[in-house]
Amino acid sequence: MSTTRDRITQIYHQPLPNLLFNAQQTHRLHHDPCAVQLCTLSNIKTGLCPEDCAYCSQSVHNKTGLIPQELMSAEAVVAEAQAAKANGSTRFCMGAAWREVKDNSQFERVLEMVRQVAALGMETCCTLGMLKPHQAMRLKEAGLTAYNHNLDTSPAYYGKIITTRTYQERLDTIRAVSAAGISVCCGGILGVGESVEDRLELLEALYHLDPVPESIPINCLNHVAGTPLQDVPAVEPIELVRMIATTRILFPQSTVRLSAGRVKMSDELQALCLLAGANSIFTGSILLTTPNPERSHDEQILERLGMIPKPL
Ligand code: SAM
Ligand code: DTB
Ligand code: SF4
Repeated sequence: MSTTRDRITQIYHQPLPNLLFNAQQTHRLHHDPCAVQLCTLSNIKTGLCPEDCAYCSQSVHNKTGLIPQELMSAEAVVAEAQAAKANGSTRFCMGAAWREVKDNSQFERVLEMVRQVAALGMETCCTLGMLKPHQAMRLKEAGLTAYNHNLDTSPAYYGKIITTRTYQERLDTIRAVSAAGISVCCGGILGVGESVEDRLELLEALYHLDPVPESIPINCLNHVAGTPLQDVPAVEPIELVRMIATTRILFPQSTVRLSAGRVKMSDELQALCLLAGANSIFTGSILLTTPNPERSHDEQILERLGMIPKPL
């Protein structure tokens, strides 16, 4: 009898023409192959994060020279969301460099941001670190659509990248998010020194979430000087395409987001990823702290491919 792991391995390693064909067939059953969801990120609280994620510019453990910034005002964040909406984004994601949410006035301010962004008629997402069940419920009441909390890599490799929290703690937050009726955005990061096997074990861990994530961001490392991973080699392009196609086949209904790392990808590689089943990108020249292609460039790629921003 074949295990999930065997199935994932078989999907990933089949000849690329067959893998792409299968991914496209799956994609077309559930999604418009010509539409890409545009999302915008806002870094609502920057830097001084107590976690030690080896890839991150915002960890206090990494000497990256990032200038920290306290939690933004709700007004300033809502203004960014309005601009994002005007530029075609249908999803707005607010990220805070916190280890976990605390029950204080800062959380109240985030809840106010969520209420106001939701009132704009956008999908509203937050990524604030670990959450307790009652905090997830308050975010749901405020109108939150989705919560981003990545498993990042395989259970086995996780400890090489982050030592200040466990895989199980990630799973506990994801459970609290689902239990509150919020949709889960959970994916990973490639190019942090992991093997292809680790990537497939990440997919297996995502597959065992119940429910499976509605949104799966696939990030490629944006190298940050001063982090332990600053010199790790870039992800091999065809391996990225295989990873996206395998994700699409395993999660037919989910939105697969080609997230960080696009700034170093050729237009052709991004096109292949979109053909392999990715159906969302982040737009705007900065993600949270690292560079991203200019919006005008993304518009031009979509135009050349005959693709359109996905309406809500
Ligand atoms: N602090 C939050 C948390 O605990 O989940 C979330 C914010 S963090 C920026 C969200 C995800 O972005 C990480 O899980 C990782 O996959 C990705 N990420 C962070 N830094 C990155 C980098 N330099 N390059 C690519 N992806 C990165
Ligand atoms: C995710 O998986 N990718 C986005 C979103 N979730 C928050 C963030 C990418 C951040 C890249 C690093 C930075 O810009 O600091
Ligand atoms: Fe903190 Fe998130 Fe960066 Fe990790 S990825 S150091 S939790 S901001």
